[in-house]
Amino acid sequence: MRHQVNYSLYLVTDSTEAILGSRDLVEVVEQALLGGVTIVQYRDKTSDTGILISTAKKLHEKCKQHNIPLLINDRVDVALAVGCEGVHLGQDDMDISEARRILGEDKIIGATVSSIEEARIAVERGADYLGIGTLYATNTKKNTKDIIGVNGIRKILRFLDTKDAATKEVKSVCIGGVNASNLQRIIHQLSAPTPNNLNPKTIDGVAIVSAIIGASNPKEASEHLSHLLATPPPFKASSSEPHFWLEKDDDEISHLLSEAIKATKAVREKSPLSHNMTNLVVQNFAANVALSIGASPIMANYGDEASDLSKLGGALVVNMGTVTPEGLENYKKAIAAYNAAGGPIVLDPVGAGATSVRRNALATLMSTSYFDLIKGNEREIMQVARASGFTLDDSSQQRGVDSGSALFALPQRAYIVQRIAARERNVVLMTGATDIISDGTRTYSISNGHAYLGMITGSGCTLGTTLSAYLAANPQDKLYAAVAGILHYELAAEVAAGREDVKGPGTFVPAFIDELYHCSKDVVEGKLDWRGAAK
Ligand code: 3NM
Ligand code: MG
Repeated sequence: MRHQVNYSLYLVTDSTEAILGSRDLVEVVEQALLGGVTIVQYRDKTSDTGILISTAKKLHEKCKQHNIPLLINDRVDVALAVGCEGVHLGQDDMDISEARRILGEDKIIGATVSSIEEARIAVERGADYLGIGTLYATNTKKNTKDIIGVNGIRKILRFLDTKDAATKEVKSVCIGGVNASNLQRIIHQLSAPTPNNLNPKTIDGVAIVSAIIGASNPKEASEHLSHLLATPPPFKASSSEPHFWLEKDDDEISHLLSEAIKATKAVREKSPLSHNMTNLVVQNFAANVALSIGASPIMANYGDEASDLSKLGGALVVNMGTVTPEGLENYKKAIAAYNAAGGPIVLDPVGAGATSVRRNALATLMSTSYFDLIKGNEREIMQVARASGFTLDDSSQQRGVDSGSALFALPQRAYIVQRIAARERNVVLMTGATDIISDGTRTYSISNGHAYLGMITGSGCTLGTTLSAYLAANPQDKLYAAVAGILHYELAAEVAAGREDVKGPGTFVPAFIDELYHCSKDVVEGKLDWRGAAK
């Protein structure tokens, strides 16, 4: 029993006039059992021991009929007298190890915790699950210690996830102010992927008092709550949604997303010039990508053309994919023209670490020019860091121009990206399974995209093209503009990869071009936002 508990809809009882009213607790709990609660805690802070035991016995009968465990709040003696499945202990109640010694190995023991330290101790002493709270202020329990919100719950879960096997395995529910209007959002927010972990530890259930016990129809209320638990929330993307990791709150993510929608519309409205000085391999693909997102591409590798082109309100992409001495001179002319005209420049230092020619070319360009955005995979950005004057203690030399696997852990990558951006006063994007982007103060990571992007040529280069159009159309905030471009690009890739007619990297390419087009069309027409949810 102890190890196979379903904590998902955890009912905590209350016998007060304010919540139970004049109804009979046993009848109300029976209704809740019929409605689908999965575990019951009998919590009664005032009744005498005789009443506690007789009520607990009746509750236990009902729970047994539904094969649902019954726990007793605080009173180990009552649990023993009744022979029910366990206890729930608050911070001021009997010590968990003591209770375990008395109750034995088969009983369920839960603990109320509201901090990392309390959680650590409770697990160490053998708690099976944690009741983490107080999530939101509630009328049901006035003397709660701390209102910790979703962020406080998340911090405790993160701690549990990283410590050791025992903390990883402990179950948890959150408590305080949970009801039908907030349940799905709480679960959704708590299970958001992080860059290190696409499936982070999340709660195993929600503990509820008044939204069931105080409901006019406790059976219907429980049915509705368990239905909500079993259904994806309406705001969750059916196909894909942005995965941000940031030490930021949900308001900032919402703001970022609404800015991203505006930025996408601006690209279609302004149809900015995307002037590509790019390698031979991707010219055609880059032009198609630019067209499909609503930009106006020109492939012009001759530097003397740039003084005219730079006056057209567009942006320049310098992609060093096939650098030559002549090419380098052309880049310099074009960069000077755009720097003078104020047009944004995206630098894509393809294979920057691969040869001394490329390393020198990058160092020359970076010492003489301003790039609004520098994008590259991890190895390329590490080379950018060196060109920007950082000393890195890895000695790995880049082999090909492909991305390869990560050299540095994510926090280190984020730190490096942020430091380069701060030093260069621009935006730096390190692409990968998790993209990291920073303007030196704001650092975000985005884990969208699809593995097919890594199996076709030019996906990095054409992201550069996409970003150039976004910067040109959205000069007011380059970081937001770039985030919008990444979302557009990577969510379109997810949609394309999920299409039935896409069988692999080959069929993915045309589907991707389609979806780049459709995704932003749909955004402009108000049918889609970057949460991926069709309105
Ligand atoms: N314990 P409702 S909050 C019993 O924070 C209890 O430990 C809490 O009631 C804690 O679902 C709480 O009606 C009451 O908000 C939760
Ligand atoms: Mg207690």
